[in-house]
Amino acid sequence: MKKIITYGTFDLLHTGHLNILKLAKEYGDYLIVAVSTDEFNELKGKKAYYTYEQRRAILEAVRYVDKVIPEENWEQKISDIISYKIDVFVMGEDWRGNFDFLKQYCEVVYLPRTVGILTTQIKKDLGRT
Ligand code: C2G
Repeated sequence: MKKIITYGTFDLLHTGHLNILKLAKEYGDYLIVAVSTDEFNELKGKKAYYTYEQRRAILEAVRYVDKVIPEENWEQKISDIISYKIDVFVMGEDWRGNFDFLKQYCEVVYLPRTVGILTTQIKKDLGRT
């Protein structure tokens, strides 16, 4: 079984998120999504509208997703890849180069982002910052 992992906040789940999850799944058979906890989001300087539990529940309902785990820090990726026996690490193009150090553990793939949709823009459009 070929296993893929990806990481993110995935707040206000939108078609940009769905597209990357769909594309990521095409690299194997089993997709794990590590979703940022509320505490880690603070470290990332992000304030999600939905709590970690809500974002986790929504992701677990997405047909491409096989397992959701918490992303609690920047350092957990290597141990995640080893403990879950990951074959492919996938991130959006905006992260290109940031995770090349993982190439010694698994394949690293950066996928094109979906243009024109962004959680921060959705919040602005709805009058929430
Ligand atoms: N994404 C996308 N297209 C968009 C918006 C997001 O392809 N229009 C992708 C991002 O490139 C990322 C994933 O969806 O791969 C999740 O995006 P975010 O929730 O913004 O995640 P981010 O804050 O980038 O957190 O350790 C990695 C971090 O947790 C990534």
